[in-house]
Amino acid sequence: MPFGQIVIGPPGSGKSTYCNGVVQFFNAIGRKSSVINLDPANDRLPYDCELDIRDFITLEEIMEDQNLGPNGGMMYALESLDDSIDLLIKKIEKISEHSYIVFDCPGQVELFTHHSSLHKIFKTLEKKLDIRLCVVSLIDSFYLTSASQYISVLLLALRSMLQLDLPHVNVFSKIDLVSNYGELPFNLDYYTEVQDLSYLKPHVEKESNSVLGKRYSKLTNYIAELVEDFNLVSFEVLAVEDKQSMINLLSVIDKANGYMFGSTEVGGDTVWAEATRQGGAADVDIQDRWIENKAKYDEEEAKRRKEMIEEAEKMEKPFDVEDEWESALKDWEENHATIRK
Ligand SMILES: Nc1nc2c(ncn2[C@@H]2O[C@H](COP(=O)(O)OP(=O)(O)OP(=O)(O)O)[C@@H](O)[C@H]2O)c(=O)[nH]1
Ligand SMILES: [Mg+2]
Repeated sequence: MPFGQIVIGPPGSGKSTYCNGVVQFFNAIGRKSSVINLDPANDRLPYDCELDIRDFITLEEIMEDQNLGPNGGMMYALESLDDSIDLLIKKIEKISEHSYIVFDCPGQVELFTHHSSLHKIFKTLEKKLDIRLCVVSLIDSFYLTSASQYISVLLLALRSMLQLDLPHVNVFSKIDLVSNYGELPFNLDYYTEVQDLSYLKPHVEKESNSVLGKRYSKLTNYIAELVEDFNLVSFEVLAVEDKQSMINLLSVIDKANGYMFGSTEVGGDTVWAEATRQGGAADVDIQDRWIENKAKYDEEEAKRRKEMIEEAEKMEKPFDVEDEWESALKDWEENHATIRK
């Protein structure tokens, strides 16, 4: 049975960087994986791409042929892809026979909130290939800095969860940058767990002081109540360069799409699969890691890396990313075992 993840998020939220990191991680644990680029505008891919939508259609061509701008062009491109979906599915089917699939998607949020092409494509894939998919929705941590923007982001997450109708893992990306943005009124867990949004009210009101602003803050507060009523939205955090945060996130994703419980026919990653089956995600204190003691953790990390490089030099062998992953996985397992006891 094939498995995969669909990586979505607003422009610049870190999707392609994450896809590249994920494939590196999967290589390190021995899972065969492939990235499929579904963004017709994405002409600079940081990863080796197994299948590229740009082989079928490119945004530049569509804009020229149809006389459309970049946004209209993107809609048109995905609608026309819808017509050639059988060919695309055939290609994906071939890849999924031997490989876990990561879909890198375009950043236009409307494609996931009120446009049905991508939704239809994924549903057809599920039906025809019996592939187990999970959406990984990345949102830049910068949005944590404003209460009203944070609530908008919650609504966006809820909207795409309801529209795409697939298991979702919402993620605040670039969490390594959040401490640079100044002090937040609440701990990070408050923002990731999405509980009791009424605490945000005074902050929303402070952000909008004009007459219209007062109405805006009322609307924002209603939206917060609505999101809370659904009780569906919560977040993980990710700093793509921090291997522990990647490992934690991937253990959550493996659970969400069922990979952890399903077959490992396409896998080759039995050690990892067994560790996650037994333990689930580690319980990391994100406030401590990314805000309160960030400098200390970063220093430790840098020191460990330096030691690994020196060790490799001593043994006269090149130091590569696989060594780094191997060491990070060992740490994670040790940490994990302590948590499980
Ligand atoms: N500090 C930091 N920067 C990141 C992280 N992830 C991505 N970035 C940076 O964010 C920028 C945008 O990343 P991309 O991966 O191109 O984002 P994207 O979502 O694919 O962007 P579009 O395809 O244009 O929608 C790049 O400069 C990345 O290096 C992260 O975890 N931490
Ligand atoms: Mg991209």
